[in-house]
Amino acid sequence: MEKKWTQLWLKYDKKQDAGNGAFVQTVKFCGFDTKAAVVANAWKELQRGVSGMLGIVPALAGDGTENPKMVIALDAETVKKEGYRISCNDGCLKLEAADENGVLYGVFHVLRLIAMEQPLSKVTILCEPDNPMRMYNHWDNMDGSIERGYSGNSFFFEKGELIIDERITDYARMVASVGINGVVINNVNVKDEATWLITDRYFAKVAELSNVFAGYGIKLFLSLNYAAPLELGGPDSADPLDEDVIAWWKTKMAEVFAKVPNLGGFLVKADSEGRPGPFTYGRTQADGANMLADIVKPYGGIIIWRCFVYNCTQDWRDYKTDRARAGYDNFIEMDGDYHDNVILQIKNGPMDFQIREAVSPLLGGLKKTNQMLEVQVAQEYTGQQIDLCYLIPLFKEVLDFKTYCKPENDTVADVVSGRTYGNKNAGIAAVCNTGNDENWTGNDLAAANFYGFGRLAFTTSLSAEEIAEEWVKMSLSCEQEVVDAIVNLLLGSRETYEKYTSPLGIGWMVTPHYHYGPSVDGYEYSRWGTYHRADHLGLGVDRTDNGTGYVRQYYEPNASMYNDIKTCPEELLLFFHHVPYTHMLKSGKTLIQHIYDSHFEGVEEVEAMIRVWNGLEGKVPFCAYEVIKERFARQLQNAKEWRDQVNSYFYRKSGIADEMGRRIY
Ligand code: GCV
Repeated sequence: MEKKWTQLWLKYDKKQDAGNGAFVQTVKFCGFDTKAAVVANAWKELQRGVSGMLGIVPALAGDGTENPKMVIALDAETVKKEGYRISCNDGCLKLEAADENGVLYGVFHVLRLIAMEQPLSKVTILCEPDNPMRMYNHWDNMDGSIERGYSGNSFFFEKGELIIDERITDYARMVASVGINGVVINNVNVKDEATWLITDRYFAKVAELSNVFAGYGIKLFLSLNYAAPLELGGPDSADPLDEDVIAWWKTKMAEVFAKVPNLGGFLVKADSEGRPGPFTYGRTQADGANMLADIVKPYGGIIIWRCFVYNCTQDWRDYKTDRARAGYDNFIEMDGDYHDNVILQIKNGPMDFQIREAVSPLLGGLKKTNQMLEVQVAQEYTGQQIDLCYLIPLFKEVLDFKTYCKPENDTVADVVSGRTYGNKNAGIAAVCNTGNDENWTGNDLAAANFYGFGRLAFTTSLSAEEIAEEWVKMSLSCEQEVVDAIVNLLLGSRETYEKYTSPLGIGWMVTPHYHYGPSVDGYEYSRWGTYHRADHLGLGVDRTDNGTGYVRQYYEPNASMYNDIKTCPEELLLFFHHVPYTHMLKSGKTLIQHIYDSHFEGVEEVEAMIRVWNGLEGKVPFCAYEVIKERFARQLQNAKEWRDQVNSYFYRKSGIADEMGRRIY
């Protein structure tokens, strides 16, 4: 049967040799068992990649073979866990790895260099992962739908069943190739059949899937329904301190870990957006997380507990309650109470994956608790894989943010990698953007985010540009002119998207529920706590000392910097301040003029992107070209809608005309 999905950056089409063929003809393994699953898969991948790209089938050198061209050797002394070193001496390529995952990642590195047509003879590199845990979270439901999915249905689930087919293996290859070592397959909103994933009904299939992952060094994680005892015929409670509840979970976890190999643990969304949790029983988040953590500990299990806990039934008239405060307020007091196999998973911003928002003060705010950063590769609020929005620059901005939690090693990257406080249960997770579309991500260019997140999680110091360039060369073309054009499109796309959507960090203004396209007041009088507070004089949320006081959740000097309108970074101005339309920005423009100008510019930039793309016809694979062209056309429509609605809205509110006299409705 013909394959119904592409191979993305692992397509291994014919490449210029660049002298590389000479190194991969005979390969010798030292200290590794080539029959062990991960090593065997690495070897298979090397053969597949090399034969596709260079037309050579590498041979396995036996013990007696003299002068093998490539040696893959164990070095757990000078290379750290999951790391590898590649070097080339006297015509021999050496890959030294600390363990099996290191072999796999090293092999993918070699294949990446070949795909990029770079000479292996010049390489000397030591790569060790910056983050111990590098995870994809899928919000896939068992009926096959995906919450916030923009590229078809789930390839994990269909009609209440798990799918185990070749695509799962390809998915595992894909994510392992960028260093992902943990995957949560089901939605954090665990309902209906998904609650039963931890029962006999699904064990056999879950175990099968887990074994596929194990072959690529990936731990399987499941999202857990906190109220499982009630729904699976256990006690009539989920109180974490109730003896019967604890006993029920003990029996359940013993069964789950016995039946499902390679299980890393569980992800839990509790007391969040209607999901059950310990608050129902007057218990703390720590009570809930620790109870589960203690039970899974004997099996080496980890409980990843999300901090997305806020009041989603807020009264819009209430100016004191501030959703941005909620994560910190709900979790900071129990810092130090969480057991060592609990990790708190914290969204990058205190609101919800907006195109621009402040960095969550909980990151680094917690000093005695394992922390993991959560970002969203799925483009829920950032164009839904119709509009181009390369997110790696945003992720890097978050990782580079200086929290001032300590005199040194205080960036978010330091905190979540475990460097700041010396914890090993730490890392980064991303909500994934894949589905069963032929091209995996709806818009072919959205695969740059799918690829890039993994690369960044493994090597945080890579620049957004380096990652983009790798991805383009492996996926679309190695022709430098084409590479430059596409890399530029990717690098500018976040700013462009920001320009035509919500201004200066205020966020939202999206169509309620769907979150694509403008609706300036869509959430203004709702219960969700996501307000812009625009009136006839100005807009923005006052989170200063005079407002909700949110700024004080940061360490100094960040707190004072945000508190003062003069020092607050302008791109976050409306996130922290309520500002008059006549306020003068550093650019010498008033706020209202900035809103008009940026929205006109945003649309012009999309038009310019389309011109660039049209010029690439015939220079990138035809299918991708056509899909992307169609997406750009939709993006332009969307950008115009945003421009006209936002500009008209603020013209009507403020009564202030555009200095340039452009068309506003
Ligand atoms: C999985 C946002 C999304 C929800 C999502 C939630 C979360 O509110 O709109 O679809 O639910 O975040 O992160 O849990």
